Amino acid sequence: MHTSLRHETLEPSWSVQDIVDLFALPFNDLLLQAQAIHRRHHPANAVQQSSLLSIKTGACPEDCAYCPQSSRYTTDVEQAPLMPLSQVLAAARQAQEAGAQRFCMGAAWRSPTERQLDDVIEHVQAVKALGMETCVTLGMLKPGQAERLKAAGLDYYNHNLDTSREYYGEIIHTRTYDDRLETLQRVRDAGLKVCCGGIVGLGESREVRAGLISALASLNPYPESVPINQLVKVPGTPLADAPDLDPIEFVRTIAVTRIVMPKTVVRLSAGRESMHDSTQALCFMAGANSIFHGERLLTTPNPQADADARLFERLGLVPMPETAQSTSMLS
Ligand code: SAM
Ligand code: DTB
Ligand code: SF4
Repeated sequence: MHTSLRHETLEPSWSVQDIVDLFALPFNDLLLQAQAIHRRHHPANAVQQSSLLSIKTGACPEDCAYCPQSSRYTTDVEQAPLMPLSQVLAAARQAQEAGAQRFCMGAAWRSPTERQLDDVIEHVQAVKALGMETCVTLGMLKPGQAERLKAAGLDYYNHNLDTSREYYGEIIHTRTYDDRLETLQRVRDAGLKVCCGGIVGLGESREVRAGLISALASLNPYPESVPINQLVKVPGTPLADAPDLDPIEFVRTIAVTRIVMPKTVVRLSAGRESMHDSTQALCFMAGANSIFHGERLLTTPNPQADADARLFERLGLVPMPETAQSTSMLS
């Protein structure tokens, strides 16, 4: 494999073909390489835990084909306006007591208005005051909005590329790939940490998965946090009957993500509810070192806390120490 070095950072740059070649390695070779890289950059058995709360649910004008919150599809999701601060704080306290280190708030917006942002800023300040790390995902940001969030004490902004540039038009028509890159640049320029990943199991090919990972690794610098979501098939969405992704291919996707972005925190994100424990174990072996903790993602179920506690116990996994979380990209 011939990877060139980027002048600015001395990080290797990865073409789609380089990544397809990684995907094609014998599984044991791929996992060994991913695990070796993982140990070089992260505590071997520590997993970061984030908690997720939908602060504004449903009625989204966008048409993302996987999403139960789009107003274009008829799903069981109950719409809810922006949640009051008291309710958000109660959820954050509960998540903190349950061991979450970061509290992520998601809103089903195309893009927040300034008034909506005023309210989210209050939420961020209050959660931050509890001593938790904060993350929000609010859709596309207009100039100046990322700076306002940074000034409020926000740590991370989540905005995903979701899939490869080539496949993107099969999934989303209401915002472009370049719109997403523009928001990501605004987030980066404001000094926020970037949480950016994608979703697999959309019926895409391996080359598409490689294209997504190449696009993520090409962000300069690459994201501090990379969520890999496996499609949760929700009745009523266009992807409700998408073919199942082979679990081994999912583990390969995690391993390749770890290899090409060695310092990032790779989140085994949506999809754990329907994933066998042994697949999750292989994902941790392949370099995943973050999960969403708690019974709900935004609108769909996530494993119960006691099931996760048992899995961590069986695997000898421990919560990520605070210092490792904040310094892993610097080492
Ligand atoms: N509305 C905001 C936006 O999309 O810009 C933020 C919230 S959106 C729900 C965040 C991410 O959740 C999406 O980019 C997608 O990767 C993931 N997601 C949404 N629905 C999903 C599903 N059914 N299964 C797995 N992941 C999903
Ligand atoms: C991300 O990449 N995954 C999370 C978070 N960012 C906001 C969301 C997963 C949503 C799964 C579908 C749902 O629960 O509505
Ligand atoms: Fe709206 Fe986000 Fe769902 Fe797309 S993924 S429909 S932008 S909530």
